[in-house]
Amino acid sequence: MKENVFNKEAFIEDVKENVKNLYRKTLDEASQQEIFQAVSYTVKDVIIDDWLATQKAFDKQDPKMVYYMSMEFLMGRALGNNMINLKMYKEVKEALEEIGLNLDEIEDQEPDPALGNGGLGRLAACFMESLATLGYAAYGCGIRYRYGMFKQKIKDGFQVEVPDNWLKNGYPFELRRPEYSYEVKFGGYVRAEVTEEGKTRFIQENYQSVLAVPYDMPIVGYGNHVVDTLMIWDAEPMECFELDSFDKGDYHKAVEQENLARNLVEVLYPNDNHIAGKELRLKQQYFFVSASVQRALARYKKHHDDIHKLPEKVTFQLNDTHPTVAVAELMRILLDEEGLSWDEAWEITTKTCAYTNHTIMAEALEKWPIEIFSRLLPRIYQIVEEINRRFILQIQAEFPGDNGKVARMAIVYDGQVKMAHLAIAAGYSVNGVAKLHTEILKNEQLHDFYELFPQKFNNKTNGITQRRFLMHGDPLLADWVSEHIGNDWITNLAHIEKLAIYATDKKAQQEFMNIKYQNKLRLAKYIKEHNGIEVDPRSIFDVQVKRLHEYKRQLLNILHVMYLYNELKEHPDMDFYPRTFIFGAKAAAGYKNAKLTIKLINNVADVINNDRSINGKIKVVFIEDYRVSIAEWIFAAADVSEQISTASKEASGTGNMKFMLNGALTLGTMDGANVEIVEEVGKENAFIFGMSSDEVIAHERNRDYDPMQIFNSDQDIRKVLMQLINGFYSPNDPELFRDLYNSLLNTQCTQFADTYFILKDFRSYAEAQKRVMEAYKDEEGWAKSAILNIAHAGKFSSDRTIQEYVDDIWHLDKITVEV
Ligand code: B1H
Repeated sequence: MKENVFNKEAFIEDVKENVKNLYRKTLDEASQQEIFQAVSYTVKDVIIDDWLATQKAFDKQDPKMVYYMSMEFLMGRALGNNMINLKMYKEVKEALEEIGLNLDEIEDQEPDPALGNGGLGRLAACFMESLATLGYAAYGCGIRYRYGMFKQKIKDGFQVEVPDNWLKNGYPFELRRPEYSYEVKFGGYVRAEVTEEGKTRFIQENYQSVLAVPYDMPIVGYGNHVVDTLMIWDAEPMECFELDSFDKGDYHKAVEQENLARNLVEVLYPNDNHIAGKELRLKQQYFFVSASVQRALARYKKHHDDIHKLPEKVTFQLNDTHPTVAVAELMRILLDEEGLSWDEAWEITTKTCAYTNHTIMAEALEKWPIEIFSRLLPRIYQIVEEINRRFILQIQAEFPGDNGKVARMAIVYDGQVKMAHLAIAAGYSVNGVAKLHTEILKNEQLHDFYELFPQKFNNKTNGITQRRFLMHGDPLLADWVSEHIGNDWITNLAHIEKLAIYATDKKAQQEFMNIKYQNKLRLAKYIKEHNGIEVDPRSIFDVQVKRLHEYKRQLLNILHVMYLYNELKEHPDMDFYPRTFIFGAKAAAGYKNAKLTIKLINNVADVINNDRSINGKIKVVFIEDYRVSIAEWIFAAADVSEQISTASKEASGTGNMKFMLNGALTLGTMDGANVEIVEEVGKENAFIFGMSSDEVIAHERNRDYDPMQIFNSDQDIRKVLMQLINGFYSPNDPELFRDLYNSLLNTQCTQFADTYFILKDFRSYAEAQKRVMEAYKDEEGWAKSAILNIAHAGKFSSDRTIQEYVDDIWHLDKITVEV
């Protein structure tokens, strides 16, 4: 395979040419944004050739391909990563420097494409990158939201949501493909018609429709010329306005269709681990699923004529239940358009669709009222009812007389369509995202289904891409790793294991600590510029960055900070190592306690950061607008990785892996993938605390946990909780944090108080935090543990995860691309 030979002069000429053609300017006249655009188009030119070659390879080699269906793709910036994967990053950086341009600044002009909420969307992005790097044929299927995840501003300590107009300047890495547009129909009614051959056909009539127009984005594999495609769908009205050609009724309909198209893809629902249940959301789901299934089938039919063999060439992976209507949409096309019998269609569908579960949180379980579902998708609803009818017969045959099973497992029940049940009944694979999570699914949440279909269940522990989260985010550390063990880790992270021998090497320890220090300086500078807070890069950087959710327990973290501060005030000479507590989190716009927790963190920060009596021993920083781009810098600078969810609640977590790969030590509960992190690195190189998932589940079952007992008996905890309601952190409005106090103690506010066992785990957490401090004082010991964390992060590459999906679920063929 030929390497991309990089020609500096030609590259710069190209950039100049682009600035001229796009803006009629010379380089000196161009703004940074314009230069970013010009550089991006130059990089895109390189990508296009590989993209074309990849499509040719698809056509010739006819590999089986995966369509990864997801409401979310949290891609983050593309320019830097594309250049890394084209193996031209350092060369471009140099070339630009020679003409006085700074690549970091140019990269900083790119908006973060934030078409996702958090872990689930970022996982989809890592998966696409690994698929291309491993040389598999893959399409990501999603929505081109006009507005992605909102931008977060902090005003007076409160979160304010600002629209994310990411397409404002035009996005250079997308390609509109109107030739692959499809119609998607909503509403109306279904008419049955008997054909000449005596078959019944179902026809949807009096519907509204929109035109789905795909935009393709290239997904560049690392150094292999493979470029896969993310297709995200835009909605346009079917007909454009021609006023005089419409009679009154049509005019009205045209306006409706225009509105439908505009609203459909307007905005991403900003809820993580929580279903909004809005009609528009269901419309979004069917819209992108229908268009994607249509495009997949059209592509298949161009190369193959036997639709029965679809499962040999195509698989649909459903990223949680959000795209589950794909099951019924595929059935619809096979029945109504291909004219297959029910049994034939079901045979194909159940060999094509597979489902990943990402959460056990009850509020994230997707259920649609029959009323909405059947009105919006009348034909799809008919099909779901028939799937349900047959599924219930199967349950009754398998468990005769057990009506409880039917009640718990039916797809349509209690006036609702249960999407997970549909996905499991129709999918050939059901997987969880970490070992513990999959066990909980099998033994608790989905136990009935596991009994019926044990062969469908499997685990695929999540992973992350080392190209973005080490090479791009932490170039100093990446180079240092390569100097010691070579480059193999870039495409096979298992090789990073070789670093382990350096864990006890004094020189290596020093070098590592120095790199960490440089990264802390970089972040400290950012914090100074954005928050106006001075933080000491020699202090312990203790970081919790993730979506704000009660189960993730940012509240536990900040309550502990309040406790530490009380301790310091009472015992000014106590043994203490300076600590910077860094938070970053967006709260769903309607999530009251989450937003209040942000306000609490900011108020605590204000009080503590401005108390000169503690000599800056504690600093608290809330990073505004936490997102993929700043995340890369934060992981690189972290000493301590806070992964403190209530055991059993975090399905996997992926931030935990990014911290580990950057040499931070985990302070966490035995939850999600933390369990496997500890398995890899050893308990002695992490700080584990708190209840086990079994204990949590037992308390939930027995309803025997009473936080008031802890409040009554533990003075320190009581003091901290009282500070929530006595105005200590909010003198002008002492009642401000009452709801947080109530969530911990007042049974009238929630089903049971302290749902997430914050008080129960508090002492154990505080004790683990003490161990962190003691460990950090031993610099060599700390460096050793940190290096071992990096060395044992091999398992957590998304390359490994994807290879497991390929081996156990998808059975894809590798392709090779010649240029
Ligand atoms: C995860 C979600 C999620 N699980 C509903 N579930 C959403 C659910 O908009 N919605 O309706 C959005 C997101 N997100 C996360 O997935 C888990 O909490 C993490 O533990 C896991 O690491 C991640 C990837 O598997």
